[in-house]
Amino acid sequence: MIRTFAEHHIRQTTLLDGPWDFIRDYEDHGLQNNWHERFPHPEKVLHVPSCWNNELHLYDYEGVAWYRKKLRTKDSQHVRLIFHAVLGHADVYLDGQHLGYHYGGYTPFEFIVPSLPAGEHELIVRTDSTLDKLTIPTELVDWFHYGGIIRSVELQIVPNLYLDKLQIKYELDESDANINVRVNIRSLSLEDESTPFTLYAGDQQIHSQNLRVGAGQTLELEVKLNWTDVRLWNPGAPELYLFKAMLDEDDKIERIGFRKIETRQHRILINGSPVYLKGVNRHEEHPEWGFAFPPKLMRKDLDIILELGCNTVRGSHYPQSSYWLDLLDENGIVFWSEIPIWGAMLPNETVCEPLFQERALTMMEEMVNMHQHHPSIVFWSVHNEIDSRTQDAYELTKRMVELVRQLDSSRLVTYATMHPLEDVLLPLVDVIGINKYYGWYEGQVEGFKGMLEKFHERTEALGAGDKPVLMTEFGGAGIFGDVGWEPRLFSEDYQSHIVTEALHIFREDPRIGGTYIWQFADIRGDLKSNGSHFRDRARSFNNKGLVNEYRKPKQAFREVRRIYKSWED
Ligand code: ADA
Repeated sequence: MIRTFAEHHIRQTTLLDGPWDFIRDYEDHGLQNNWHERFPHPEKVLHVPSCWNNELHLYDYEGVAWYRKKLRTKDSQHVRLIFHAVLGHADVYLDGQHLGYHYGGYTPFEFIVPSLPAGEHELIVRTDSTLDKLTIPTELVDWFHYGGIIRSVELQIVPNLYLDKLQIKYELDESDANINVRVNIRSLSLEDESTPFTLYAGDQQIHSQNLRVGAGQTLELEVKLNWTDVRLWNPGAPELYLFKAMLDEDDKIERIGFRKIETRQHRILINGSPVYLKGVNRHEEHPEWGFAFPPKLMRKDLDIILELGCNTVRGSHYPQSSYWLDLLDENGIVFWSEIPIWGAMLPNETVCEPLFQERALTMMEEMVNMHQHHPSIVFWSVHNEIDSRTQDAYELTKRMVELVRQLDSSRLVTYATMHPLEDVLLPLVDVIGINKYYGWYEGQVEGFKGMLEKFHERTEALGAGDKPVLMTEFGGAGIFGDVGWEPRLFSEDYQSHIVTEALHIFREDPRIGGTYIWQFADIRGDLKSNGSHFRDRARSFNNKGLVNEYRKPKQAFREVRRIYKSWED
């Protein structure tokens, strides 16, 4: 399941999920698409979506792998193939023809194949999960990055005239909305064709006209609507609206929520009311599923996060599934969405590399396009913990922030810093996120107080003093089940001590607008036996979860639940 609601009632859509032939290509034979000669027998059959690193004997494999699936189509039909997420590099072939290449990991890409003849077809995907100095994330990263086709592959049959894009933007004045609906209708026909076009809000028809689209052209249409008394999407009290665009033989449904996001006096305001954010960092990862996180478990993550008393989640450190965002929309939870630039060990030279920059900008654009309609998303974050003390970081961040504002001016732009006292990027963004680990990597938990004092002085001096500051990461490791009489390093007791003390310090500081504990659940780490990094990660896991990797609560979970539930929003 890709979404919690149907995106089409008329358009024929099929998921190509299920068994695919799979083979590793240890020697990396490049892009030659001669599967039959090189791999007469597939290594195994793999269920898609999944990560191959969750299979026996593939635990550590990083590199090239090929996937193959046979599919049948009836008649000659226009086919739209959507890959909802493939990790790393992906090359797609249909019947031996290279359809295209995508680099990324957590955002969709698609191909249109006009007039595909009836019969059996062979779909082949070459993926490469290798990380290097210019991939995003780069080769040094504190999570296991996995490989594979991690989200659904969808096959749609589209008619001669089909809805290529339905975008809804609005401006809100109290509960009055000026709505701008943009629609792209694409023709795959060899002749000019006409179609009725109708727009619905829920079941109600709100616009209708006839259109003529030139052969092979894309028609861009704009519909402006003025609505009064819209029901607002609020944290904890969400209201959602379905918009449906219809042509003679096609349709497309999107869902939005109306809310206004602002900042004032160190607070995030939603619809004019300040919200104190109580959150956790969530990796979309599970020991049996890797990043191919199934919807059933997303619902359980949501229940646990609600049980904890959270009103917000940070999607560390990459764009998370649409299904997850749908659940947050439906439950009125605020979300922070970011791309996987994980910078704690990123050399400054990397941020200047044109390929790295191009990938960063493309990922940002793809993330905004993919998730633009989710009312739960309040923050677009451009990176995490890069060396934010340098002019090079400033230049890259400026470009990224400008791009995001150009694509979407309705949300707040931010990033997370690990150098709050020397950071030069603070004036560029709307909200400042601080990652610090007093009580774990540095000093005692009380160290937060002195750091925050200095930080506030610094932001005043930089003219950024009224911006909301969110504590986007803090915490410590606690091995599940390791409890005792005293708080020792790596015990549940000590983890609980750090987190609860830190929460009290932050809540007493009026300039802090919210907290995101590192982290929701334990995650598999990228510990390499031959490397010198992350060697403090017992079990090869990052053990700073409030719940373990199977979502069993630790002591810190129970303590945080008590605190979060006692705090007003
Ligand atoms: C950083 C980083 C996280 C994680 C954390 C830790 O702040 O952003 O991804 O690595 O540290 O556990 O050390």
